Amino acid sequence: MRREGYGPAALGGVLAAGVALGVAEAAAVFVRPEATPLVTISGAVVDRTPAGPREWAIRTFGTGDKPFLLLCITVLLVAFAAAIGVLARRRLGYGIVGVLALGGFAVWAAADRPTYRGTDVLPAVVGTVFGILALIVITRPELIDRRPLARPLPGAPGDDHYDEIPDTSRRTVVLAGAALTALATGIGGRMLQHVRFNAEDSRKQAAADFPKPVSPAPPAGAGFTEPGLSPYFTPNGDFYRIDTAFSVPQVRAEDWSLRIHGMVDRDIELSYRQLRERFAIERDITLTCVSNEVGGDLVGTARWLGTPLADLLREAGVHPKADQIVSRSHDGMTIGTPVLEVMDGRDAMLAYGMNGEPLPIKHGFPVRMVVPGLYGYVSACKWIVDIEVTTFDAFDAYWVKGGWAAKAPIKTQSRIDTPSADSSPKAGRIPVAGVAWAQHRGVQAVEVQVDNGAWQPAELAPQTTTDTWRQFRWMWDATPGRHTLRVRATDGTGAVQVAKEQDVLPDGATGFHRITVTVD
Ligand SMILES: Nc1nc2c(c(=O)[nH]1)N[C@H]1C(S)=C(S)[C@@H](COP(=O)(O)O)O[C@H]1N2
Ligand SMILES: [Mo]
Repeated sequence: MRREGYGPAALGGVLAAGVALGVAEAAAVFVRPEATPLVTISGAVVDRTPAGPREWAIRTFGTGDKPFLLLCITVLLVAFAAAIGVLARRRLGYGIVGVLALGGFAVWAAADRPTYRGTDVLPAVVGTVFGILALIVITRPELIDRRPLARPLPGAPGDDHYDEIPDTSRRTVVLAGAALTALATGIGGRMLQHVRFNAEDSRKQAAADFPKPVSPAPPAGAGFTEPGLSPYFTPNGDFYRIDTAFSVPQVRAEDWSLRIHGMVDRDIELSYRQLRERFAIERDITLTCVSNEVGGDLVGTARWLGTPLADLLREAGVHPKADQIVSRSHDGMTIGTPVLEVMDGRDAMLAYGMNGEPLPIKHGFPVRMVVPGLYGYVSACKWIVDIEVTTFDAFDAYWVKGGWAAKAPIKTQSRIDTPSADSSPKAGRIPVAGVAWAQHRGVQAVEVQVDNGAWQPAELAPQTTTDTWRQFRWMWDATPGRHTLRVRATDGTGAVQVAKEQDVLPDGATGFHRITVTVD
């Protein structure tokens, strides 16, 4: 029997896998978007990636870490699928075993998710069945097209048959059909998932009757407006985003509820309406990611609207031995926060508003937690649905299992925004400006150093709360040549920012932000 070359065989395998993934997307329309193999496999991989490589990905690709991981997974899938195609060319049964292995892996990944529900395996199962059918048809097109392959030898039986469909064109038709099926089911499935599962209309509804705070935030003082300097409030569209969610959780406010349980006297269950009817506070708080490197941009300030968490916990009655509250999100994230910090009088809150609108879906709609002074991974649970009062001994939250510290107050940091690194400003008087943060301790002083000169005190924008960053500005008489600028802050307790350079793992980076400029 004549065999096709490796190239077409590999392409056949890839297209069969494409059909499997596409059909799985279509099947997920009847289950939920979180159940498609691409999402479950990515999630399983993220959960098993040690902190080191994960940090490298966040550092190198920033918010693009997820597209990068998806790309890696896609490349691996394509390679595996190509191998399946080549195996199927040797013997169809080998190829089928390959598709089953891939499908089995997808089923395992679906069942491995922390929020697993029985029906989540359906897209993987249905996709596998269609992947096998596609592989059979691609490898043996004659099964569906029974016309003879080639003109029979003169005198042989069937002499009267004429081959109108040459071998190659029949193959091309089958491959094109597989490609079209993969694209149509994949793209169509994604679009229908979005139509069926999205929280946008619920968010619009929440915006229509947006509550007013009973306790408004003090008016923010006039800040500096140097070009290039971060504004005091970070617009929602520019706010950094860090989470493990491959498919942004779509939680409708009307379907949402929060349960508080564990080491408490009485459980509490709240609907979105009940939460918004509670005492509403509005607070300006700067959020910071522990993965933010010195000089990085995983930090932002928003005006949050929500209800105090401590009041709710007091109503539940926290047992004296409990020292950790574990928040769980709709997508299975767990975040552990010390009871002490939540109850010590700071504005720990369950927030439903961000900069005057309902939380954006990416930032946790309908409700998230915000605790001033703690890194996001130990406090800022988005899409929160459950709070369990427990102890640090009894439970390690998600990031702690990955090697991060269980307790992580935000370290004092400062960043030069302007001039930008490696720029070439003109000689003369130019502003050196940026932001400094030491949430809940406040920033008392910021100093700038040029080359190895004396530390110069910078001007500070007025501060109405210790929970936000503070803009600083220092006027520099810049002389031509290459110069290094450094910045350091002093927090409200009088402690100077730590000079020693430390990496973000396990509890946040230290060191002074330093930039080099060449003055013309
Ligand atoms: N559900 C969920 N909440 C989460 C995370 C996550 O991965 N999943 N990441 C945390 C981390 S590490 C940070 S820094 C903040 C970031 O919040 P933002 O994306 O709104 O800026 O969310 C926190 N809350
Ligand atoms: Mo983070």
